[in-house]
Amino acid sequence: MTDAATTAKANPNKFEKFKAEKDGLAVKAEIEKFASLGWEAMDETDRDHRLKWVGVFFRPVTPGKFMMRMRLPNGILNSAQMRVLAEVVQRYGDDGSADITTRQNIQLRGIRIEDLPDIFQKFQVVGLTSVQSGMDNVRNITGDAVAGLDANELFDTRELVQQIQDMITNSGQGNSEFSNLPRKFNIAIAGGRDNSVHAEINDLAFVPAFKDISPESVSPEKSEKIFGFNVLVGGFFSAKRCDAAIPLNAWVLPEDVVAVCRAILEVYRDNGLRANRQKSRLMWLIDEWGVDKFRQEVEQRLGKSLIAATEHDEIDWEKRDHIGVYKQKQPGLNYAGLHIPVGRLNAEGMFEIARLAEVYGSSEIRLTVEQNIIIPNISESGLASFYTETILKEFTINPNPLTRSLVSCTGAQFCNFAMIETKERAIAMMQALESDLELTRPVRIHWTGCPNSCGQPQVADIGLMGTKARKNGKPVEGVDIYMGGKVGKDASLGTCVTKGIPCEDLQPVLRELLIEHFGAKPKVLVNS
Ligand code: SRM
Ligand code: SF4
Repeated sequence: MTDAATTAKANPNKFEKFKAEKDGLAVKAEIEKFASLGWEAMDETDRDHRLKWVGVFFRPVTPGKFMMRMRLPNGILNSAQMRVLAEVVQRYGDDGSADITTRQNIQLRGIRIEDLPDIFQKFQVVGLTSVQSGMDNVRNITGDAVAGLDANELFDTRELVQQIQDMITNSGQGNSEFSNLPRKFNIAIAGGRDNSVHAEINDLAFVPAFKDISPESVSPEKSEKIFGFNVLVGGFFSAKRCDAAIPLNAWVLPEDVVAVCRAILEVYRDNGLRANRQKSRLMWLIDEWGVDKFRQEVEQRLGKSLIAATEHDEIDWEKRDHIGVYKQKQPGLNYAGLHIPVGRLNAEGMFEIARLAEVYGSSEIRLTVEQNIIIPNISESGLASFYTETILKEFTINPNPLTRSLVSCTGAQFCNFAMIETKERAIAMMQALESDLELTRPVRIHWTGCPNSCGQPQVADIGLMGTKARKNGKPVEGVDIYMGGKVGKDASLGTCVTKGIPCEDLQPVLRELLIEHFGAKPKVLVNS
């Protein structure tokens, strides 16, 4: 244990205290009891915090109507699973909706506590789990959105992501080995050349890298290029600090990835700083120890030496957004990327997506970290009829350039941390700008309701972070503007360029930025 970890044990904060009193996962056995008690009579710590260990979030903004966060490894589900999710939100009428998240995942809204036993039973039947998706657990594990479809991929991430999730969650049943981390923990695996997962903003990320191996028995001319991953650690965003992940100086074979994840999680669990929750993410431990000591500790847990990283990784493409129809590596098959405005779905839309995947594809549905959907395995002959589907008017394969790349966190509608409303405002502003400006290329605009940065403003061309601003001496909703986020090859984080713009004054400011930095031109209005 670190000195800080020992101090934390002696003076635990409120979160460490309640975790020590009762492990979050214990609520799994109490769901029937909570359902009959009702949310108002429940123990507050169970309701507001421990339920997150089974993915159920109390929403102070809509008390009694809970949010449920799933786990969808690599962002993949099937039509039957999507229908179950749609049925869950359908029963709540106007209160029921769903969001695709920035971690290739789905959150459901409007959930009533009395329905949880039935919902969990339905999940079990179709192989869905929401376990350990909130609080001090590993979040949904992201992988390449077109894994197994992309002719240029280097590694199909699907199985590995599933194996890591199974290790961490005991195959979705819950695993108390990893249910009390010092803080949340994000893992991503990139399998293609475009870093589709934003590896740099994860606590632990694996990026493709070939290593020249010249075994002693083989002469140098016969050296082979072996596929593996360079390991990055410590990337995270928080209100206090944002950092891109740094190299661990380790290269691992695919078959060692699960063991390396386990070793790193064990080191973090047992040594991570727990006294101050603002300083508990993995990077703070790496700061305290230095990356060399952290690496040694990982080796010790792993029981073997790590191989040094390669100098270069294989991330050498611009990031793709997958919106549109693209050929798969399987001859005669295509995948279609549908744009879901700010990731918001209702039951009807979810049923429609399930139907499209079944009728035209192989029942498979994928999610992207840009909060959109991919339907794979559409045959050449099915495309013509696919294009005529009415739902494609709403979830288009050819959106306008600003809405196309728009990402937004939940914001004030459901999130009590929010300083501004995000999703509706974001869509309205993009549409207004699109009607006013001619854009020759997509511009990635990310909205986030507060400095927690769930909407990842630091990876955007233009990032907008909710804040308090002042206008005419009065407090109003406002944003800090970030610029310069670079994704894909040579990814780097954007920085804050302007603070405290009132939301009501934002549109002309964005207009100027789009003209000045992104080649937008005012539309010429023709008089009739
Ligand atoms: Fe987040 C907390 C929503 C991705 C950083 N995040 C929250 C809570 C749970 C706060 C709350 O209780 O209300 C939000 C739930 C609101 C709601 O009702 O939806 C919330 N975060 C989201 C989602 C849904 C945003 C979205 O619209 O897509 C994303 C869910 C991902 C998932 O499926 O698991 C989401 N959150 C992120 C990301 C982006 C990422 O992972 O790439 C980040 C920044 C990256 C990171 O974590 O390093 C992020 N969320 C946070 C933080 C700041 C963490 C910190 O170390 O301080 C908080 C606050 C906290 O944990 O104390 C937070
Ligand atoms: Fe809520 Fe803030 Fe995260 Fe948006 S960024 S979902 S407002 S915590």
